Parts: sequence; C-alpha cells; structure tokens
Amino acid sequence: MGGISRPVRAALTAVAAAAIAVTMIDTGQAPAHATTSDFPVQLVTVDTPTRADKELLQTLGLDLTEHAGHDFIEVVLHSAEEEDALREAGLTWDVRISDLAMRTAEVNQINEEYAASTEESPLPSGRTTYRTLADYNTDMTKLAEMRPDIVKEFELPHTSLEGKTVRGIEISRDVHEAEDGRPVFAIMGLHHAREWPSGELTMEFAYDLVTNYGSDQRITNLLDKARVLVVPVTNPDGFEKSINDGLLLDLRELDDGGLVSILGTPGNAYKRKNCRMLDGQEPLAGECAAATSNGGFGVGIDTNRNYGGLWGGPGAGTEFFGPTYRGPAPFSEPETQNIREMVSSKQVTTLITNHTFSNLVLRPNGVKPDTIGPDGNPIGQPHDEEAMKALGAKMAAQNGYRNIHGWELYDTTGTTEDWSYNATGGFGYTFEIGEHEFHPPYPEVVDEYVGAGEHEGKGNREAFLIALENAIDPQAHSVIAGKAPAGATLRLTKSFATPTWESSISDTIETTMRVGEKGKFEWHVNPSTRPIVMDRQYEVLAEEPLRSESFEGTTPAPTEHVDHEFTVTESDVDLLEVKLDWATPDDMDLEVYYREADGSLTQVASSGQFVGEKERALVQQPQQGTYVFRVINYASTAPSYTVTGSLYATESETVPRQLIENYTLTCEKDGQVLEQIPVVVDRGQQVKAKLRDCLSRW
Ligand code: 0X9
Ligand code: ZN
Repeated sequence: MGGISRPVRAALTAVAAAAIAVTMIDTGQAPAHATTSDFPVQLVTVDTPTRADKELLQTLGLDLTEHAGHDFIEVVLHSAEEEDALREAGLTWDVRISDLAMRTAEVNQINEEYAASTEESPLPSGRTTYRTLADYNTDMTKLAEMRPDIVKEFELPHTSLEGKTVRGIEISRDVHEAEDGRPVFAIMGLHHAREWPSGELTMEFAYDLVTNYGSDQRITNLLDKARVLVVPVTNPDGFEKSINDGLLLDLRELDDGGLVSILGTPGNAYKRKNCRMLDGQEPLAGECAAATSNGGFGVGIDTNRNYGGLWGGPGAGTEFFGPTYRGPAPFSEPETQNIREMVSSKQVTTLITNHTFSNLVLRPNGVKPDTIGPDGNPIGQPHDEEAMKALGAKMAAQNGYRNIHGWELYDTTGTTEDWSYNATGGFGYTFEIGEHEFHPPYPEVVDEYVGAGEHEGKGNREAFLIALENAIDPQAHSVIAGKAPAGATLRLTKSFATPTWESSISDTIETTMRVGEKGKFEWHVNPSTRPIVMDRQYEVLAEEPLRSESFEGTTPAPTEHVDHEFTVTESDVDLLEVKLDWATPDDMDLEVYYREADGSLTQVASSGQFVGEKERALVQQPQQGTYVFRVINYASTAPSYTVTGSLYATESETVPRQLIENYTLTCEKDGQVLEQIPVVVDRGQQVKAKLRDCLSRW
C-alpha cells in the first residue's frame, strides 16, 4: 500500500489503543476481562445494524470503544472468553487489528536491546534512545557550552500554554555579533506531539553542524555564510505528554509488567495537537496530561493548521476534538506565534519543518492547483514551483522519499510552509520522516538520519545540508548591497495582508543588520514581492472530458481494497482525473497506479482525505497504458461506491503579476532614522541600495 494516507490511518489505529487506556484510567485497574493468556488483545468491528444489536452488545460487558458508526461499534477483545461471548450472542465482526499490544511491545523491546547493545550510535550525538523534553533542553545547553563561539541559545517570544519556555539554538560563525546580512536557514521539529523522530533529526543536525565546524570544510563554509536556527520542539507541552506516556510504558515493561501493563499505557503516547483545553483559555496545571488524546483526536489545536496562510480553508478541521482542528483564529496559539515571529524577524531563505511519517518531501501548496482560492482565481502552482520542485528532487534523492506537493498527500490549509513561503518568499518544505510509524524503533531514526541501504551515507543529513546550501545560494534568494556608515543599523520592513480563506490578517516582516567596519553591506534577503502576488500558472480543464468511464463497486471490508483497470489509449492527454464517491460521510481512500511493462504497479497519484471528504486524484500528462484505480475502505459503512476516470485536455493560464511590492529600508543611528528608501528586489537579483543622506548626516 502506498504511503499516502498512513498518517490518517495510524491516527485512527491509535484511537483504539487510547480507548483501552480510558478504561484503565477510569477504573484505576485492569479491566475485569484483561488476562495475560495467549489471546492477543485485538480490535474488532462488530456489526450492529439494528438498535437491538447495539443493545445486545452493550449487555456483554465488553470494552467498547468510542469509535462507532450507524451499523458498527468497535470493541477491544481482551480474551478468548470475550470472543466466545460475542459468538454466543450471535453477533458478527471483522478483526481490525489482530494484536494491539504486540507492536508497542516489539518497539520497546527493539529499543531496549539497541540501547543495551550499542554504546554509541552513528548519529552525530551518538545517542541510542529517544530524547525526553528535558534531554532536548540539556542538549541545546550542552552544545552552547561546547562551542560558545558558534552556538547561542535563544528563547522564543511566547511560552507554551502550560508556561514552558520554547527553546532554540542559533548556530553560526560570530553567532553573538549583531546580524550582519547573512541568510538564515531554519529547521524545526515536533509540531505534532507524537512525531518523535522529527525532533531527533532536527537536534542531530544541530550536533552535526556544531561538532564539525572547523574540521569539515563544507560545514565550516556553510556556517560562515549562513545563520542556522534550530527549534527541535515547537510544541513542548504536547511532546512532553506523548513521550512521557510512551516512555512510561517502556519502564513498566522493563519492570516485567507484562501485557496488562502495556495496555495500561496512558492515552497520550499518540497525542498530536497542543495543550489547549478550551478555545482561548489557558489549561489548568495537570489538566492536559490527564486528558487522553485518543491518538490525535481529543483536546487541542493542530498547530499545523493554525498558521495564517489560507487559514480556515479545505483540509483543516473545525471540530475541537478532531485531529486537524485549526483553532478559533489564525495564529491563535503561542506555538505558531513563536514560529511566525521568528520567521518574520529574520530573512529565512529556506525552511524545513520536520514531521513523521510517510517518506515524503512536501512543498507548497496544500490545496490542489484548480481549487478556487479566496481571490476567485485558482490557487495554481506556486510562482517558484520549478525551483522548489528541483530542490525537493535533490533532497529526495538523498533520503529516497517522494518529492511531491502538500496537496498530493491530502488537502491542508494553515500549515507552516504554506504560510512562510507565501508570506516571505523563503522556500519551505515539510519532511515526513520514516516509512511506517509516528515513533518507530530508534535504529530506524538512526538510519533516517545517516541513510541506509542505497541511501547509505546520504539520508536526511545530506538532504538537510542541501537545504542549507540552498539557503546561502544567492540565485535562490535576493541581495541588497550598498554603502552605509560603519556601525549603522539597517532595517528592512514590509507590511501586507496575508489572505486567509475568508478574509486576511496583517503580517509584518522586520529584519535588521549592522553595517560592518568597511562601510559596505551585502544583505541576503527574500524577494520584496511576495509569491502570491507574482504571476502564477494554473491549468483550466476543458468543459467536457475527452472520455469518461465509471465503475460501480461493492465496498470491501474495512482496510481492504478493490482494483479497477482503466486504459488510456489516447496520446497527448493533459490530465487524468479520478474521482471516488460514496453515500456515507465516512472514510474511503483512493490510490492510482500505472501498470509497468513487467506488470508491476507504480503509484502515480492518490487521495487520502480525512474522514468525511470525498477523494479526487489527478495524474498530469498521463502516458498511454493501463492504470489501476484502487479503492480502499478505510472506515466506511457505505454499501457501494462509484469511481470515475476522466481524461481532459487543459489549457495553461496565467494569473498575471498583480503588484510589485517593496521593502522599506531605513538607515538608523542611535535609534534615529537618518534615511528611508523603498527597495524592490526579485529572486536571483542583486540590487544596489543608494543611501545618500545617511552617509552625509552620519
Ligand atoms: O497533516 C499534516 O499536518 C502533515 N502530516 S502529519 O502526518 N505529520 O500530520 C502533512 C502536512 C502536509 N501539507 C503541507 N505541509 N502543506
Ligand atoms: Zn506531523
């Protein structure tokens, strides 16, 4: 199965695990039915088409989960006796997850064995286990103490909802000196609490840079030319809950706790969101830890839907308890305000926000190019599509991931790089690290960083270095150069309205630099005109398809799939659109494959929306041959579905550049503005800023 809707899938899997935890916490002891017999604790979907079935099920005293639909209820079976009870009651069911505890226990065991048998991993830090929140903070301080000349600790402007300081480090030559016009690279992790490797790899990259500065020529050169901002844990409240609950489970296992202890995992190991308990209100002490997350459902705001860019549009939840809840307003959360303010006060020319999992390098935009945006035009391709795609491909060649747009995973609005790219012009990527799991066995984290198999010696380490190289490449950003009095402060500002889905928010970029002793400056900045007001391409579909074919099918059992073949005989088709529709407001997924000459299937498109949304996948310029439309029942109760393939001719249209935007450059001495001039600069361009008054009045 392709990697596409795995995050969704796993989120839902985790619901089940959390449901067990609810039982445990409520009673304070193991459920009456839990035994340590050989019976693998499993999650089953019991068919309950009638009210009588539901009532009957409720009399059996089983561990019912909160996951239910109009004709099913999911149940955790703890013993063979419970299974018998179901059978004797005449109920039928499908096994969804055949052994809930096994995977967690397995991971814990692999982790333990790895840590016990490995003195030092190949990671730059040599670590062998996941870091806790305290470990991240200790490590950042350690790096600052190790190389005070190149590492500076900093605090982000807002404390978390629980009052924690959000920390980062800046790594660079002359790190303690005032800004000197060098470009900035930003890398961060753990927007989502349960995505532990995203923090690990961010921190390891910092270790790599710090420990190799001065000895490795490439890294030395990079840190001479760029400033690197590292924020490994952007959501410390959420991460703390997830890792504590996950590690607690490890400890119990070490303690020979057995199966029952494993199932006693408090329900935050799979928490996704932040610690907001109620819109606009601060949580009380201990409140967030006490709430179980139901594997991403439950309390909190999805910080990766809370950014301003097109906030409130498709692919962002409006339900507080949903996994992608966008929050009551753009940037309503301190965790996203922090990153917004960091990015708005530095010239971040390239940004990577790390997540897990699915082995993807994702770039803007988060919604399909033909989605009509709030300005009435199709969202289209980002203005810098070609360059961002090329950089994505270079990075993906190192880690072996797929290089795709955010929307090719599923629709999203309000994500980090969709805001940062569109507001600042700095290139932004989401990395979805790892193949299978939110927090896999630690040896996989090691492999993801250093690279394994055919990617040995490359991996995300190399991908991050390439991103950092892009950050210093003047062809990929803009340069403002000129003469100014030595010691003068230059300030570059720009205010604009960032469109959300329904209105807009005010954004301000304000960055500074100090002019060096020679009285010359070279300032590496993002282009003055934002990508969203530059010209951009979009494709218009012909009104009628060239040809269309529909397949009706009977919905397969949950998690199973049905394939339909569709052959393209026409040459020169611009677009293959595959739409999947069904009657109930639940979850089916769609994957599209191309059948190669040797019969093997290559995935060419997919659509794995969250629950309730219909699926639509697009293949640009489909080649002749046979395609397979794979209809996957994630959690649907619909009896049937329709999948339609349509071939279209398209016409490429351009939304013309709407504005030329400028920065305002001020030259200041002792806080007094001596001169102010507008500066317009495009990507790849170097312009001379002619300051006169500042030089004469100094
Ligand atoms: O849904 C998300 O926030 C990301 N996946 S995850 O499993 N880590 O939660 C994907 C976001 C992808 N889209 C964009 N970044 N535009
Ligand atoms: Zn994530």
